[in-house]
Amino acid sequence: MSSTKLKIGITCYPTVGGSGILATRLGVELAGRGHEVHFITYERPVAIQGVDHDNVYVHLVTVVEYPLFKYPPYTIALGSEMFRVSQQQGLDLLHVHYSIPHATAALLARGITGVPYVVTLHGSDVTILGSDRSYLPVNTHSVEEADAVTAVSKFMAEEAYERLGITKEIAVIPNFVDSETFSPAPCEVLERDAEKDIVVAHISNFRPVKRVQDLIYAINIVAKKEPGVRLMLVGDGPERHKLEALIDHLDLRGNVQLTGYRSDVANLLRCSDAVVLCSETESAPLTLLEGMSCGLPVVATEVGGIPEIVEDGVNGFLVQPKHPEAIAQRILELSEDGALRRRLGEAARRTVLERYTSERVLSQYEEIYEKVVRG
Ligand code: GMT
Repeated sequence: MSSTKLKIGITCYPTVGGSGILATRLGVELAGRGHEVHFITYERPVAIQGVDHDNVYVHLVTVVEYPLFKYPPYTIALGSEMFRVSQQQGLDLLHVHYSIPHATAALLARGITGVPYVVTLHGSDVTILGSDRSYLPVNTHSVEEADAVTAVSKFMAEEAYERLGITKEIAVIPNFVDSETFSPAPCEVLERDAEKDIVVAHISNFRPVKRVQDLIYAINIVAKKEPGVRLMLVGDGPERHKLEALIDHLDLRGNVQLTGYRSDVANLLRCSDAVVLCSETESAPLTLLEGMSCGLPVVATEVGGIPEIVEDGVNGFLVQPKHPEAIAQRILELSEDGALRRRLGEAARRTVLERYTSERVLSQYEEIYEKVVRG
């Protein structure tokens, strides 16, 4: 654990989304280690709504509306708030999650106050939006100028070198999970016959990149052999309406349950036999870490940073993207073989304890902070 206690400004997207959740968890954990954490965001981060933590403060960004604006300049408002908080609170550094537009705002704030900034690259800030010509030059410059850059997987770092043309060193610091909250325990929130039925969980923001429809098609295949199969779709997002239409079309209402957003995800996982993720790209999905931490095997697509977490046949299964038959086959194998489920699930829990706990990951961020602050 680091001995220097720092004042750290954290900026992220405060609403539901992996990067915001990770950044909020990081802030709370850092505060628990005695650092003073200041979230600078347009809303109180969802993961700490209604909860107070010692050493954690929230500063809200106000974007002034004006009839002249078609697009209110959020980056300027954020940069101004970063400047103000840095000065008033005497911040040692800013840590921004998701480079667009946070790294640019931090660069502006550093230009006025000299406060250094660390950027963590999470996903589409590199692969989709970040490398689009509308954002690329400024995004690249803002990342390249940072005092330190981290990425949540090797895949993400390689993408940043290639797509953004970053030349400075990018430290790979994996995402982490609270292995106590997400720990194996008996199911308490679902009535089920663990001997007979199989419950599969999928947790996401139902964006097109998640390809949830592939999982529904897979469940349709599985249901023909195992009519008791159940799929819990946890979360919400832009594809929900289409997914519900597909569930109706395939007559799967009895098998598929949409739960909406839930704050007790660990309880739902404890009532599941496997977590499935069929995304076409992912950098370092939290949902896999959460499932694995609860001792569940995962079935996930072999894309992006997923193979850095999932070892095929060891702690889960990797399948090719856009391939419902392959997902179905793996779910059926897990359904039919309790010993296989247990073996993969135990290995999954071990993977988390060895590599993805907050204790293991936090000190890697603290090391970066110390280097940045010492200059
Ligand atoms: O990049 C995105 O599209 C969204 C981003 C987010 O803010 O949720 O997700 C990314 O960051 C998460 C936290 O590190 C990772 O768990 C996700 O894998 C990653 N999403 C993608 O790469 C699509």
